[in-house]
Parts: sequence; structure tokens; C-alpha cells
Amino acid sequence: MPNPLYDALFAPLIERRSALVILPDGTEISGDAFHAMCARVAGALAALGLQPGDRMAVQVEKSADALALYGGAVMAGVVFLPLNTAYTPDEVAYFLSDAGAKLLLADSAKAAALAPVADRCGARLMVLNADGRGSFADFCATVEPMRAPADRAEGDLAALLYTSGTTGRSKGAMLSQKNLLSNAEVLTRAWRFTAQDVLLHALPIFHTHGLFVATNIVLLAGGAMILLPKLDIDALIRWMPRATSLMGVPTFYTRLLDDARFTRDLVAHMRLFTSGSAPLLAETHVAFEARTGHRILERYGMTETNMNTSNPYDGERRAGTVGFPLPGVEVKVTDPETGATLPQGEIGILEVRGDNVFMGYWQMPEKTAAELRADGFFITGDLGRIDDDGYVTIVGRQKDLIIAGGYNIYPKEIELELDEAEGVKESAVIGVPHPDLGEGVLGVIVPLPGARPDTAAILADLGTRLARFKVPRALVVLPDLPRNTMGKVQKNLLRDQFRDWFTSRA
Ligand code: MLC
Ligand code: AMP
Repeated sequence: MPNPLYDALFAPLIERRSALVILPDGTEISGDAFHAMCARVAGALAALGLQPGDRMAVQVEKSADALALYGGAVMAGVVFLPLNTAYTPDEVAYFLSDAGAKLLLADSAKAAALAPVADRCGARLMVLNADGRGSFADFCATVEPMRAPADRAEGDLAALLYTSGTTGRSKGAMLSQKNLLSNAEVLTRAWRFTAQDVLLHALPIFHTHGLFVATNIVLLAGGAMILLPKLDIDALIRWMPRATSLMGVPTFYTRLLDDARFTRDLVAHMRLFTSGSAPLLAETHVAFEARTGHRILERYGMTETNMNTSNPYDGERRAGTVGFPLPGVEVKVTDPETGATLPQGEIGILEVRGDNVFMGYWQMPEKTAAELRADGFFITGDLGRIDDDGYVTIVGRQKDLIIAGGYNIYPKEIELELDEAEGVKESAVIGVPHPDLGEGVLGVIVPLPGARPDTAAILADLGTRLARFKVPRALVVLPDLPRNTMGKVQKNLLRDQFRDWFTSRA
């Protein structure tokens, strides 16, 4: 039975005896062994009663077993819903109920806190730890591995990835098999991945970058990956002589450059470094080339669209730009007010169309209609321009969004919480330059008359409800917020005022 994503990415593993996954301790998992892990997961999902199209939420630490959950879901036709391990039980509750997930897999450390949440949302909770143990693993050991994959078509939903919204409510981006497969094919060719490649995989596997870009390309090319649980510069340096490629967010590259062991000799075996998810400073690009002789290949993507543009593999990788539209992807720049296409060179909203663009937001037809035009163009909310040579440059964002270390943080979600805090009249959350994360989150609060808000207590309380990476690193108290004549908070003035907040404290 056809299942295009499984057929292209996972079926070829059955015949493969060479290493697909290399673990930090040097253990190798061959392609066929990894396929067996996926088939067991698929068998378990079916035995638990999950049907093709049902959603499975996963909040587990990164491991080969965690990656096999993705393969198992694809094989069983179950929709994969990965969740940031930093999300609090409150946050997980929203995703579970919104998606109507039938199953939640979590680490044992979180199971107690998640049990009532799963219960409330009607999801079955099972445990999978990073060491491969837990009730789900035990169950997998008792079932028959799935033999033939579930029948799926290109247009069927493969994954649901939540992205926060400017109104504070997260939206589930529906990604079809075709969205994922077409992008993997395009990127594998564009970046020349082959069976000889060994990717240093240090990104989280709950986002597009680490889950789809990194993993799908390695699977499609028949290459291997060194699977590190997280960014660990010592491990990167240790493994680099064995690898051919690294995909990272800009923080990967600034941290590597901060380490004297990162030298031209160390990267002698590497052929490609890519960067994305957040802007790479031109100075990082230049410093990286001076140190290593390699020009980082910067590309631009989104959860909703997978990858849209990329600097060329051959040809000039231009610092400060995100390169050209990928084959099969159309990019245009439009007027934010009218939606009319602007002449080349002018700044406007980037819109993209292609097989990479998602199917819409899960059960949110109005939001889908507002961002995905009837003709297939997706309104990214990124501001950019296309120069005479065709290079796309992102100059800013129309959406009120902070990107810290490659994680998206929507100020509105935090402001809604801060506004409720004791002694707070109103708040504004801004992103200002951060030496390590690109942008850091800063909260500005205005006290109620006569109140003296306890900022430390407010931040501690926020951390119980919001993932730690969203919690402002500091709260500044101001008598009022700057507003324009329409009454809108002028965040640009706040960003100017606090521009040096993190850099001066580094
Ligand atoms: C960790 N922390 C962060 C953070 N990561 N704070 C803000 N932003 C981040 N990105 C906080 C933790 O909450 C914790 O705070 C403290 O930093 C230490 O945590 P850590 O886990 O030890 O951090 P570290 O390992 O150093 O992680 C930093 C990082 C990581 C940059 C390596 O965040 C990372 O791997 N980012 C990649 C994100 C990514 O893959 N994005 C792709 C999205 S897809 P406290 O308070 O507890 O001390 C996409 C589309 C596309 O955007 O184009 O790719
Ligand atoms: P996410 O919703 O997590 O997928 O984040 C997508 C957003 O990340 C995009 O809309 C951009 O704002 C940003 N982004 C991704 N790649 C780049 C890049 N190379 N340069 C600047 N911003 C980027």
C-alpha cells in the first residue's frame, strides 16, 4: 500500500546495514535496526487503537528512540505532534485538547505532572525516557512490529506543529506528506547531500529544523547522523572530524567561534555548515569564514512552509541574505496594506507558494483564510526585499515576535500573563539584542497606582505556567508605556531605550 513519506524515507532502511544513527558514546544503529524500531512503534500505535489520521503528542527528550517515534507515526499513518520539552503541563494541556490527541508520550520525570492533564484531555499517557525505557517501550516489546505501512496519500496530514500566534493562542500548522517530502527532496539536491554525508545533529527534534530539515534530508540521502541530545560545544568539537555537515541556529556558530579549539584544522572533513531559524549576523558570517575558510550557507524557513529560500551551494553565499527561492518555491514581496506585488527591490511582506506550504491551521478556518490566500500564497509576516540579483533579504518582521536562540516567542502570550500579575497595570514584552541568543526577552511593566510589584515573584510565578525560555530575563518598571496618538504602545521606542540591556551585562 502506498505511503509516499514512508516509502521515500523509511522503506530504504530495511536493506541498509550501515550506520544511520551514531550516538554520543559511539554506539551505531544501522538502518535496518532503526527501521525495526520504527516498525515496532508503528505496531504499538496500531495495537493501542490509533488509526491513520489520529494524533499522537510527544514530549520526550531527544534520543534515537524519540526519533523512531516519528518513523513509527509515519508508518502507521498517525499524525505526529512533537512538543518542546520546555512546555509546562498547562501549555501541553492546550495542545492535547486542541489537537484531540489520543496518546501522549512523556518522560517519567514529567509523567506525574502530566497525568491529570492527559486525563482531562482524554489522552492516554505513556512513558518513554531518553534511555529507551518506560511503559511505552515495555508495550512495544510485546507487540508485533507493523509489516506493511498504512495506506496514505500525498495530501494526507503527516504532522501537526504548533506555532504561537500574535493573539497569544497557538495554532497547529497542518503539514502533509507532500509538504515534507517535496521539501526534503529539494533540499537534498540543493545542498548536495549523499550517502557519504554524516550530519552533526545537535538541534532539538520537536521543530521543523531538527525534525524535518535535518532528519528527512539524512534519511532521503541515505547518509548518517551523529545524534547529540542537545547543543554541547565539547561534543561538537569532539565529533566534528567524523562529520561532513552541521545544521544550526546562529547561536551554534557564535558559540563555536567563542571556542579556541574550533579551527580550520578541526573542520578539514566538513563540507557544509547551514544556518537558519533566526538571522545570522553578517559579522558572524565573516568571522566564520576567516576562522574556517567555510562560508555558512544561510537559508530561510518557517513551521508553516518548511524551507523557502537558500543561499546557493555553488555560487556566492551572500552574508545578510537568505539566498534565492528554492526550486518549486515562489516568493513575492507585497504591500502590507493592499497585498499588491511590489516592484523588485522594494521592502514589503514576503509571501510564498509551493508544495512546501502547509495545508492550513488545524480547526482554525478564519486564521487560515487570513494568512493563506486562495491562490496558495502564504503571508509570512516577515518583511523583506529581493535585490536585482534575486537574493532575498529579511529586514524585519511585521508580526510582533521575538526569536531567541531559534525559538519563537510571542510577546502577547507573556503580556497577557503579566497584566494579571499583582500590582501590574499593564506590560510590554520586547526582544532586544542578546550576545548569545540573538534576541533576549525583556519585560516592561507599569505598576498600578501606589503599587510596588515584586518583580522576582512575578517572574518565578510566570515560570510555573510558561516554558522557561519564554520568561523574560528581567522586568523593568516604568511609570508608563510610550504610546502613539492612536494609543498603540510604541515598542520600537522601548527597544531603542533598552537596546543595550543584555549586551552591556554580557
Ligand atoms: C534555552 N534557554 C533559552 C533558549 N534555550 N532561552 C531563550 N531562548 C532559547 N532558545 C534557557 C532555558 O530556559 C534555561 O533558562 C537556560 O536558557 C539554559 O537552558 P539550556 O537548555 O541549557 O540552553 P542551551 O542548551 O544553551 O540552549 C540554547 C540553544 C537551544 C540555542 C542551543 O535553545 C537550541 O537548540 N535552539 C534551537 C531552536 C530550534 O531548533 N529552532 C528551530 C525552529 S524551526 P533557565 O531560566 O531555566 O536558566 C524554524 C523554522 C526554520 O524556526 O527556519 O528553521
Ligand atoms: P518558526 O515559526 O519557528 O518556524 O519560525 C519562523 C520564523 O523564523 C520566520 O518567519 C522568520 O521570521 C524566522 N527565520 C527563519 N529563518 C531565518 C533566517 N535565516 N533569517 C531570519 N529569520 C529567519
